[in-house]
Amino acid sequence: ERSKWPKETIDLWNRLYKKDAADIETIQKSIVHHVTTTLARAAYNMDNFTAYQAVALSARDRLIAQWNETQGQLSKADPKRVYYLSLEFLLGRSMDNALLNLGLKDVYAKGIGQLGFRMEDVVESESDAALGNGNLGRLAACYMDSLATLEYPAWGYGLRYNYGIFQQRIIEGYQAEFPDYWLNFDNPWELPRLDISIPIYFAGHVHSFQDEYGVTRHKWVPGQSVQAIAYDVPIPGYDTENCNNIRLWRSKPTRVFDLTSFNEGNYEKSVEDATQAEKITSVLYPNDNTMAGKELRLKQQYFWTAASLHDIVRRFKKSQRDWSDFPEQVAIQLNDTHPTLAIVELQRILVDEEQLNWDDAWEIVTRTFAFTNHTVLPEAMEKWSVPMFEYLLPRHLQIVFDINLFFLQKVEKRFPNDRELLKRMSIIEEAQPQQIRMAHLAVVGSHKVNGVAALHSNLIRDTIFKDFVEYYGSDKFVNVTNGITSRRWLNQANHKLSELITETLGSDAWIKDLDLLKGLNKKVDDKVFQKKWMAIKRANKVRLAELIKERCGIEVSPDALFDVQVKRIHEYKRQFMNILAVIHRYRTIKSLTPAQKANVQPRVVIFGGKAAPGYYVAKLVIKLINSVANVVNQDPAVGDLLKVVFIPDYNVSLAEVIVPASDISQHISTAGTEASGTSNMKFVLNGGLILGTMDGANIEILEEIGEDNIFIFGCLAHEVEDLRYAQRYRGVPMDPALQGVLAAIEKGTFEDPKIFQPLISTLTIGKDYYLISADFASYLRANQAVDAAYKDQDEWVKKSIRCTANMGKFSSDRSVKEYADNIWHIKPFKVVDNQQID
Ligand code: CR1
Repeated sequence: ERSKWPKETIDLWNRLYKKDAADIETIQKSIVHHVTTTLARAAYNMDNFTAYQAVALSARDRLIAQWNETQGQLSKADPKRVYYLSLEFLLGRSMDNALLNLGLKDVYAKGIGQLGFRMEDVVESESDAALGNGNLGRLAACYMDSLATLEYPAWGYGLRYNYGIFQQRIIEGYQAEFPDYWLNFDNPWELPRLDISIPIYFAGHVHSFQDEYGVTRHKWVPGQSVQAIAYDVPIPGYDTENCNNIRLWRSKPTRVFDLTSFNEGNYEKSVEDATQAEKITSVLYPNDNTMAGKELRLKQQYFWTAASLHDIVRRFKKSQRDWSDFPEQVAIQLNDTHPTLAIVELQRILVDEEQLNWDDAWEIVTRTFAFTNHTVLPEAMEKWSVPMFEYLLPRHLQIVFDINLFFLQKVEKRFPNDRELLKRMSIIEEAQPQQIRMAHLAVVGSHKVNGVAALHSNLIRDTIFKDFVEYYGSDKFVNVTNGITSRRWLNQANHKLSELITETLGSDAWIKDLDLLKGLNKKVDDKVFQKKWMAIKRANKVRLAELIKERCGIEVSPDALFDVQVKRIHEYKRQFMNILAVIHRYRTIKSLTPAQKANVQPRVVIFGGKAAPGYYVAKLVIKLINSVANVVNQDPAVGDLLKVVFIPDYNVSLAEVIVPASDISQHISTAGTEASGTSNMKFVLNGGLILGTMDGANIEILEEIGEDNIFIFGCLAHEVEDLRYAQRYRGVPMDPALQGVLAAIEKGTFEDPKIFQPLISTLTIGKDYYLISADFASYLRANQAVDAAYKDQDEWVKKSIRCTANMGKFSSDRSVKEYADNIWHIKPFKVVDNQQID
């Protein structure tokens, strides 16, 4: 029972922590307190980083207070919650976002201003929490922001990696990977919950026996154990009292010290166990859209899902409800197949530990889980070898086989005598050794399966899950188009534009209701507004030019067209095609007379992104970009007409500078390969136009902003197979412009051509899987169209405004509402003022 505080105490609490009561003095008191005691610094020994830490700790105090209120009130009311299981949360920096969401940025800025610090410098002192590879992890972060803002009772569950995505440096043009020491200084945005420690087991064997009713039961007798320790990351909503939680698990040894080994004189071996245990959460796998198949990765997945389910089940049990109520109280979203083991683990808990019968348990399981698929790329499909799985999770393997058996029996009943069908749908792939297909398990164990953009959802229905659609019916397969949070990606990252929008619309309500941006359509022809709009874009470009100068030593003119492609480096994303077209542009410029040159639209082509450390061809693309940059940027015949820049170590906080500064950004994947993309949404929301293919969310962006405000080229998804077939078997020749470009590389224009041979050979006729040759001509034409459009600045600014004005659909608030209404069936729960609690 919660004891009620006297009114005076509540008043004091409110003065200290309530947002609208925050005044400069209280804030300075708390900053000075943290500098002096928590950080043990003398007043004269305070630098930007200390200031950052102190502001962070002070803001964190407030977050904890809000967080406690939210969790307390939620425990009492016990509404249905959603649990978002994601192996990646790419949060980036927290301070600016937290202060803006709390509505306290101005008063904090004034508070530290009087102490002699500038907010911009203090904000810059924070390092990124980079616990993700790319979009999948950033999407999870955006969804957490929307869930809190919309006041949904939601928890995220993930892993607390000691090392997030590696730091990228460019050495002699090549990517080099370095560890990301993000926890070197304490992380003020997490609360270690050392009291929450959950044992997680591996290996061992299964003991089968008859229970008192003669029913055969199974008990897992594990051979190893580790502990999962909880670290909570509070996620404040924007303009609300609600503060949600992401719980990240860290692995710790159950027993640090093996006394037997020690007594035998083997000190090293006596601590070996401990090292093994800590390894589980030590590093994020740096693969985006690829699957490594490593045992440690499987261990991570089980460790995380088992700890999370333990927590979820414990919370459910507090309410003393019947198990059949579980799906009324709990929705679990599987962010890709990574957490699919949770399905098996819940079935094991219900059958082996809670003694439910198989069918009742399975009914509960399938009503609880829903699954988001994020890719159709075959190399990303998770499969686990049966022998490895059996060694680590012997009881889970039995359960997987039983789930598969009962499922295939039902399929067989519906579609008798179709052995090929059973083989295709089976959760077990008959290979040497057998493999567990996690995507099939996720579909079978979930009540809803969704893709992340309309085209992608259609594709999964027609390809990888076709048989399942036939068996379950199409209702189970839905679309939820991805979204982004306008709080970070406009209000925070482009604050000047955000202020202009608020001033123009007469209110800041658009920050929570992005459709209100439509009001800007009225301003498209307003000259004064246009001028302000372009002035902000220009200031953002100046800021990026400074960053480029500082990080790459390259001087670029903010008057040139800024053309950006920043994302993970992957063959399907076709950065290779982009740099090939840059070479074409370079060669064209070199062939012009001075008079002709005067008509060329100057362009700065900006790249950024990490390649998976083992992805050889992708790493060569980075090398080629840098080699081209070296030659082009120093060629006096080119001057400012073309500059090429590769910005190292692309991450969330760099994106916050790059996105607001782009004129055009490229989203040029081979049609049908990019499930959605979300940076496309960020660029357009910030008034940047896009050059793209009819792929992923580009298609829906086009529908919203209109075809005059986007540059589209290339083949369509349904043409891809025929084109591949044609080049393989009908001897379609290579695009002539492309031939010219390859000849230039092979001639040694950009360093020793031998270096690039493995890359160029991916374009050999019949092997050009991503159809660079087929799309090249239309890509070059689209680039010309961009140049021509940019020259007409009067029209360009209108396009830019229309872009922002019509992006309402791509708010992650809309996505999250769709999940809540159609998949999770949860309702908002508003945290009330603590004085209203009785
Ligand atoms: C997709 O490639 C999509 C994100 C988030 C990625 C990208 O197009 O925007 O998911 N897929 O939905 C992925 O990481 C493992 O698959």
